[in-house]
Amino acid sequence: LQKQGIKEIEKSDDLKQLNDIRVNLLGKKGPITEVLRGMRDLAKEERPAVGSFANKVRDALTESIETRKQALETAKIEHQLAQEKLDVTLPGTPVKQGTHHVIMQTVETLESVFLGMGFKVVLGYEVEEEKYNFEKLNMPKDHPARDMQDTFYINKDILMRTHMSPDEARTLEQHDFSTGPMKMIGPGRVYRRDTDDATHSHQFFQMEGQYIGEHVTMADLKGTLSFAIRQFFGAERKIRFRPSYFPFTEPSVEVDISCFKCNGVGCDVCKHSGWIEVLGAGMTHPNVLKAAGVDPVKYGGFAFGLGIDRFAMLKYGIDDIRQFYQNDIRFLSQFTEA
Ligand code: FA5
Repeated sequence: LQKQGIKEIEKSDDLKQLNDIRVNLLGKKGPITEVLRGMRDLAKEERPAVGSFANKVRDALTESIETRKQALETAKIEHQLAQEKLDVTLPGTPVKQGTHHVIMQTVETLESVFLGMGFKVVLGYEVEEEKYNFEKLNMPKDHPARDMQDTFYINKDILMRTHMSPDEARTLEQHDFSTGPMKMIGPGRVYRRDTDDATHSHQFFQMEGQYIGEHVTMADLKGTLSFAIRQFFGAERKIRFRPSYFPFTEPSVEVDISCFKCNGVGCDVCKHSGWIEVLGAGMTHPNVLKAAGVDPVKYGGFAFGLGIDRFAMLKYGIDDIRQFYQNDIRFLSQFTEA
């Protein structure tokens, strides 16, 4: 039995088969158990010899099973390791890289244009105090011009900024004119209760700019903005200054630029006119200077607020502003950075 058993054990080639053999040989119904159970029918003096023999056979089989089991387990692990071997020299799967959002790329391009003209970048607050968004910009409470920018209020004193002009009011208050004129730009996200359409969004991006010093004139305003627009779009873009109204500037203008991608084709961006309004500007109102503690007789200058989304639409020929905010990867991945 021992020889036969060991042969079977050594022949077994998987763990399940080995376990079946173990159950057959050593299990409750196996021959060894049977012999041990039959001992009670033997004469007393025969029992120790038979018992010790049966135990020896059992121990030999158990040891053989154990040895085979270890060999099979090792073989199994080795097989698994061979299967899972990693070839680090194989070419990898390329990882898709994102890019900056096209709006952010536009902000960066505009920033570099203005930094080149000596403006510095300031960053304000998306959740803004009502007094900086309106009051200090010559729009006291109940001023009808507040309706021009339909507002999301957090409470009566705090709101989602409707434009980037609060950054001017804040920077003006802090500027030390003994160090020279103040030249700032402030890019950021603004919020209005506007109805979304192809050229309007309830949240969009603006860049504010302001240049206050001694002897700053409307000619500086025109020169600075014309230069910036041509730097951004190329020399062929036509620019139109129209008289306008803003409470914080006097006189005020709006600037339209020609849409060469759409011109003549009648696409939505230009509403078939061939022009789109891209920014508001003007000579800073004396009341804004006074509210910031700046002497309006000695100092003056201009301010502007440009619509970054519209700049991006025109530059890249995008005919619906909503595409910027839908996060469609097929749209966004077209604008890889140079
Ligand atoms: C203003 O927000 C003024 N603060 C700009 C300004 C600053 C004037 C300093 C004078 C001095 P306006 O509401 O026109 O102005 O917005 C400025 C620009 O933001 C517009 O020319 C347009 O390009 C863009 N814009 C306005 N509303 C939206 C909108 N709902 N969606 C996308 N762009 C918009």
